[in-house]
Amino acid sequence: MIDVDDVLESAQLKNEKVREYVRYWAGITDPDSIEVVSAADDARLIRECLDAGEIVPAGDGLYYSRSYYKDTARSEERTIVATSDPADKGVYNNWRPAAEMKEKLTGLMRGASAGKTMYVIPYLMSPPGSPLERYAAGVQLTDNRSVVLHMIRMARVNVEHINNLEDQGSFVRAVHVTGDLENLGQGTPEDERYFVTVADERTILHFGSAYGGNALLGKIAHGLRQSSYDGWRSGIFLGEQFMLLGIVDKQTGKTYHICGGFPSASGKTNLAMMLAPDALGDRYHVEFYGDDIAWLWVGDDGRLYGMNPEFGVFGVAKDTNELTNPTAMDSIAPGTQAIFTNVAYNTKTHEVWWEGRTKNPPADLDGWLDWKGNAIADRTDAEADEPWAHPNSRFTTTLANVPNAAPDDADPRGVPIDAIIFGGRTRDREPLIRAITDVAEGVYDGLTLGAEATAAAEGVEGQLRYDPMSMRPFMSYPEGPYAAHWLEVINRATERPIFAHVNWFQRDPEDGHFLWPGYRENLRALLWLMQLKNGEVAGVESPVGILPAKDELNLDGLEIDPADLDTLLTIDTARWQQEMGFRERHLAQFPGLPEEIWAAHRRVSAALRG
Ligand code: GTP
Ligand code: SPV
Ligand code: MN
Repeated sequence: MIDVDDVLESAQLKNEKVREYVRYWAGITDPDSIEVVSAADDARLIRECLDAGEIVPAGDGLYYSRSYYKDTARSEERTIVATSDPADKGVYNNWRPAAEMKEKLTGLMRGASAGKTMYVIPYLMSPPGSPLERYAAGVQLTDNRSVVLHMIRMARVNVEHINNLEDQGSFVRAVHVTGDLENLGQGTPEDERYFVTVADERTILHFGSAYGGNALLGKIAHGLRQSSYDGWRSGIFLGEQFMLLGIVDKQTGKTYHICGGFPSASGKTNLAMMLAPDALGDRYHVEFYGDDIAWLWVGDDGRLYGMNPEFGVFGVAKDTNELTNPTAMDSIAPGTQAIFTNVAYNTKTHEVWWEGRTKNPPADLDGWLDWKGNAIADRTDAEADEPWAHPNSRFTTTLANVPNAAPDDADPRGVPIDAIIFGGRTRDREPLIRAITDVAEGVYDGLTLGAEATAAAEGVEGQLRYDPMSMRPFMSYPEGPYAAHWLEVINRATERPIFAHVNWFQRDPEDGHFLWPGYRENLRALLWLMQLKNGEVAGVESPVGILPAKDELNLDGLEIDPADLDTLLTIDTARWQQEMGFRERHLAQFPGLPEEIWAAHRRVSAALRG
């Protein structure tokens, strides 16, 4: 028997409520030992993981890990939000009764950490001193050392964060048990994985994965599902899958802050990390605040504020290279202590590679293993075209490694938000950008966000699906109240952000090429939005918002086919009219949707009819 109290005492873990929680779950999962970790333990834990072969070196101060081949992305159908109130059931939150789920997970976790160490990870999902700090503290328990390394990069990890809580019990209880990955029936009717957020008890119970948002519980489960529930129940804030960036205009000295939601694997990390295009770099500089989560609230001055609760980046590797995203490449350079997961790995040179890292894969196949660990050189003809890296392979690095990190990114006051944007992968219909000045129409636009499914979520790639505010996989309460809470928070602000819908992914129907070059060039659309907000340009009114007039978009140094630009800046009315029918059915699923949202829908419909 482990003397739990002895371990916690010598680790300076003073919070009696946390001790009680650790004792309780250790009694269930039955680990061989318990260890409290803080960020300062990183170097030692890295060594231990290397010694045990849980990670391998990938260059100087870089590491490589491979997850089980059936454990490479979030699993939406295994993800559940549980509470004790059936009224919390929504369309997307996969609601189940709390009592049933706690019993189920307790059963699955019982004895499941035998022979392993249980790591106790006290963390904070906010900069210390934030007005939302009381919603940010958590303690993850995990029986997986590699998960600890990832948590240290993605969240602020230190026992201090939970020792001095004003209310000692107000931390999120986040229990992660890996399970026997090779025998969980992933994707079959006998699937044993359960990823449950018991939102009204602020308890997260995840069983059966060691990957990403399934296993790093500070990020998606606490930072999004729990936080959006807390934001709603408290009435105080919004927790959203949003990136957050700043645009510094060096000429005027002004900084603009823009946040916004794009569904998973649709460009948040790339947008927040972008460098200004060369031709605009003398005047503008983009500052990175966050790439995946923003918490939003209204400050005492009546402005909307936002902050990134995370400490690191869990970024998609595919297509990341010096041209598309040089800042991301810098953030995973030698010495950054970054960890790559499920990319291709060379056992001899310790290099890593993924699709789009270079135009062609390395010519010399010697030593190269694909993401499953199979030698590329041994591939049969039939296997030759399979990707080397998993399409959802990722890199994990801290914000401090991001070269364009904003100097005030840890300011507990957050930053005032000038604009909220929505965007998804849509191959037609959605123009480059359309601005929306009315709050209800902006919220309506977020609720009708659609995107093609991507590799980050299991689903059919390329198929369009609605993803309200990019929160569909993270929704914790019903969509009607969600919309009402959004309207209430934004309308509480006396100085309101402008909204916009953007699309970097429109394609030519004939040859499939992207009409817009994307990446760094996306800044051009955002600059126009800020000029519109400032009254410096007027734009062109359309039934679905204000579009840039062709001469208003700053295209200095950009070569673009004029026909493509025309398509990017026009509305296909017939396609939009068809879309309105789909939207009507989409919105009709949500009971209690505020009348303002329906009114916005009717206004847009009427405008499209002319
Ligand atoms: P999550 O971490 O899953 O939430 O994804 P994300 O929204 O942060 O997406 P990310 O920025 O990682 O981009 C996902 C994929 O889209 C990557 O393969 C990018 O290279 C690609 N991508 C990002 N921005 C653009 C763009 O402007 N144009 C094009 N064509 N591709 C892009
Ligand atoms: C996403 O899928 O949107 C992610 C990755 O950010 S994960 O943390 O695995 O959810
Ligand atoms: Mn995400």
